[in-house]
Amino acid sequence: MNNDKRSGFPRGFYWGGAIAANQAEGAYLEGGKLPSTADIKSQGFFGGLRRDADFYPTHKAIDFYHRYRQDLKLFQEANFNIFRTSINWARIFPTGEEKEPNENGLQFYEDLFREAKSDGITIMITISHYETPLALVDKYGGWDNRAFIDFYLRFVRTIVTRYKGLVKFWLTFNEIGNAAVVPICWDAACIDPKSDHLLQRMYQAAHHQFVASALATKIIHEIDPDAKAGAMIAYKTVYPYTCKVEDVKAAEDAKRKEYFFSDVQARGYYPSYIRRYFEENNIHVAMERGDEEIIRQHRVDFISFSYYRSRVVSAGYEEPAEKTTDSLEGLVNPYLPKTDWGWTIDPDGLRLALNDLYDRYQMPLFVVENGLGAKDIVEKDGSINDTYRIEYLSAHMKAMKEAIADGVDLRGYTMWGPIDIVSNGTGQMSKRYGIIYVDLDDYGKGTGKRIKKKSFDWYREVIASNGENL
Ligand code: BGP
Repeated sequence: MNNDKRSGFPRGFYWGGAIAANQAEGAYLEGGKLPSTADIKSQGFFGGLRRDADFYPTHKAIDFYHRYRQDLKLFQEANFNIFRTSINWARIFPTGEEKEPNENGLQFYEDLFREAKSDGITIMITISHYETPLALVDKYGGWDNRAFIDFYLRFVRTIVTRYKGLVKFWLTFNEIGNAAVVPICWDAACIDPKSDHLLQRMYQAAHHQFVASALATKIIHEIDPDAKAGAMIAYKTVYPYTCKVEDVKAAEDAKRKEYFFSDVQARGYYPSYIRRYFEENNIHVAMERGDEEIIRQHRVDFISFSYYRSRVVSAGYEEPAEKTTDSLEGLVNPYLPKTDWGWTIDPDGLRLALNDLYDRYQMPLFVVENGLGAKDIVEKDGSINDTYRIEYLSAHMKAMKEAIADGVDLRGYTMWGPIDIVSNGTGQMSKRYGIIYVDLDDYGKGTGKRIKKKSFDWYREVIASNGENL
């Protein structure tokens, strides 16, 4: 690999940041757009859709829709050479079922991508990032309904054709594995966590997303051979609670359930361990003739993943009946510090993740989300001294550097939320990830002004030195 001798990172490494349309754009009914599921999602992971709430943070978000030019300039100033965002499906097909796409929505993203390009920033797009046109969900339910595949593919064909040459990397589904994780199945596959025989619905939805992802990969390869298609999974490094064999086995099982999603997309088939799991849990995934061939033929070009934390698994651990965001993580790891939201901070876990993924697939890897959700304080002089964020990011970058030295083919890093956006899990603005502060509170009040945090200058220097000065 052509690594930079001084920094240890490959030459041409991609450095930048990632956001999602629904957490940043706002303007939720502008330019012909109709509501998406994200627009009426109650705050917090567990509420599902609510039509009666009087405040939905995504309706205004940080108004990226109107302010993206200024925000891209800030990214350029921070030396970003890549920016990941998503295309809000309901801007392009407001109900999901129109025969023709909404030109206004298409133009919005074209302007955004051209602006980024002129700023020297490569675009990576998540095709589906936790939002779906609401009308589709009202009419067809969730992704366990096969009808979604065709609607999605029409969307994909439209955007890949229109943005040929403007988008370099396409990710087919954000954190696809969360289609089978309670309660994130709502965001990932529009499956109500309160459904009967939930596992059946979730894995059926996942199957349809695999077929859709494979066919999207085909479309991307056919329409724009210079572009690359990637899988995007949520990765949490798994540790056994003790060295009791039962715990180690439970940890291995948990790992495989996560790997299932990248296994299918990278290797092109359903692994035998999942077939056994299906049998033992009375899950019958309906496949049409040809599905397996489609999945086999159109594998992704690279694997991307989000990494925030690791988790601990034990054979005796029982899932709490009433889940909270924190309990999603399972058992507490007494050896690791935690964020204000109870997420473990574990940079070495990222090195392990990179090595495991590379050993398993021998494919280029991309860290497309990582960062620290924290409460920031604006000092009297207007400065924001987020040294804790610098420490977090720096430690994870050092872990990436070690993994590269281990031989991992890591191509890039997009920190999560380089500009503060609405938190997906909590709906809060006060859970901030950015190197750029946005003056808005949890109720959408504030000026929306952008302020560079201390971490801004630090990250700019990291990128300028291609990771030498961490
Ligand atoms: C990932 C999602 C993002 C993002 C991030 C941080 O799972 O892909 O959309 O929000 O988590 O989570 P949160 O916003 O809940 O802090």
